[in-house]
Amino acid sequence: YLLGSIQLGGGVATAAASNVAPTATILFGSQSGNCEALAKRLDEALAGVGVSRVMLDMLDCRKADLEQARHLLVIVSTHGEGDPPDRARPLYDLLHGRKAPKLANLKYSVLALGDSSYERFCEVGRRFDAQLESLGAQRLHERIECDVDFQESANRWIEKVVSSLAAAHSEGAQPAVLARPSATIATAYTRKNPWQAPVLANIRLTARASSKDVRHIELSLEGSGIHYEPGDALGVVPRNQEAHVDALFERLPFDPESAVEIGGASLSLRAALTDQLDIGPLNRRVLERYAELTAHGALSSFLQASTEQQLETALRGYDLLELVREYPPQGIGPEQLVQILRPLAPRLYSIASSPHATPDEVHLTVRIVTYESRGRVHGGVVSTALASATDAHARIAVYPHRNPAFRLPSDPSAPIVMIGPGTGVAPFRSFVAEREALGARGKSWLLFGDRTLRNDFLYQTEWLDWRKRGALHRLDVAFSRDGDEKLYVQHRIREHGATFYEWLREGAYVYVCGDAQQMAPDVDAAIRQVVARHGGLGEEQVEEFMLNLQRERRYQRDVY
Ligand code: 2AM
Repeated sequence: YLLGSIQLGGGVATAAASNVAPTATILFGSQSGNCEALAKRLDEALAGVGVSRVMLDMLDCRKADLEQARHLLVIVSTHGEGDPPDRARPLYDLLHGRKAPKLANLKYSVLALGDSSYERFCEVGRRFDAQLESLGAQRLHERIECDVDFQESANRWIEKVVSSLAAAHSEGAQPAVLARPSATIATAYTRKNPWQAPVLANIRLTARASSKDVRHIELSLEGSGIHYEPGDALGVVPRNQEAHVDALFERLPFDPESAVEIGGASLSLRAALTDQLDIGPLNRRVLERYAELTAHGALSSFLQASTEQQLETALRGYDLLELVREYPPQGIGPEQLVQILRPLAPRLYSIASSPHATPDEVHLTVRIVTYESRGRVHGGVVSTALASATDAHARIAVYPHRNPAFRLPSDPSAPIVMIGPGTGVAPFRSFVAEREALGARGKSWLLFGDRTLRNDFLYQTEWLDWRKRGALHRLDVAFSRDGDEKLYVQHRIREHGATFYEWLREGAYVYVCGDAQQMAPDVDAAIRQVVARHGGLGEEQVEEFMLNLQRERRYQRDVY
């Protein structure tokens, strides 16, 4: 084997000879970086068995790359209501459009990442899978779908595709022994083995009169050896409140100590309902399975008769406790109940501190959500726990979560524009603090928005101090409920469109963090308008301009 490095559509390839298509094309569509990290693991595993391969970001993948590929290994995630990652959208559209390539000679397999608490679980992966098949390609291995806890299923898929490729394509090169993917070993603390972080501060950022309770929470990392970079997130391990679980057992006709099985491990029902399963507000899928197994006809007909919108309203605060009150779990045992419920998803918070400005600490900006429904107060599992972690002995179970798709420019003199309304401002506090701590000279511009200036200007004094000291060069705010008309960050972008475009021309990196449903698309539209107007570009040119920004990683979003 002659291993040489070739460059293909932005990806790095090692092929037996540079004019021969590599055996495998690893194609990833990543939003938060998980798919990219998995692609790298697959790349290493293939390297380990001597299979030539190329790794491609979907944004860099052209039609010809697909036509020339021999084995296509697709890793892609699904977001929100079934959306592909930003960087996967152009390829997704290409495959589904009239100019889609014919792929009769291609073999492929899909690894789909998703979150089963959403209706359209793994939708994007499923569509890639179906579309590749309908374009003539043949499956090398069945699609594997991963939930939020994706590592195990992803490893299984990596092992499958690597062993089939190794068997077929590296006879005599190296024995097809697959070392377990090793790239995950980087930090010792994970969701299953979290760091118990002491709480150093828990300060309310919004005024008493605010309609929102947003906290600044400081946790200690001292002695943990945890490292992070600005842009990373912190995972907080969820745990249902004991009182909530106790209340459930008053209603459930099951022994809390009955043994159940989750993911191959045996544990008590109480432990499962406390640490593993989501007992909060339920969704259609869970209710349908429950209705079916317990033969509650009334519940089934109610679900059938309701539109998604009606259901959303009806299910506000409708959790497992409400369900078993109204429809007792007849005909099922603990084992079935455990199978019906969704896994308790960890919560990821964008880190608001800089590792260089405040070493050994990590800061979070957390909105505490509580609401009343059916005579009970409901709150987010994690935010409720964080809200009450106020005394000196409080510990929060956390682990680092890399977010390589949201990073400061490596060039410290590159200008940055940060758009972060509400708690979306968190990573930008990290960015500005980090750049100041490192003496980076690039210009910075923050666009912040919230409800009112008086009550909701998160970190107001810090931004003003930074501006005075020259660490922040420009600050524009949009308070939506101070005037007669709603004023949002995108209005400021348009208002200062000429300047915004000027910064882009100077090579600025644009970051957007916060709400994915409304804010991020509105901001995207505003940026496109600004580019069209101030750059004098037509629709297609704007599209090209935005694609280039993304290719150069100068348009990064962390939206949820
Ligand atoms: P609103 O709640 O008054 O409508 C942080 O939550 C800020 O984001 C609030 O000021 C909120 O305004 C605002 N916001 C709501 N929808 C938005 C959108 N589509 N684009 C930008 N900001 C929005």
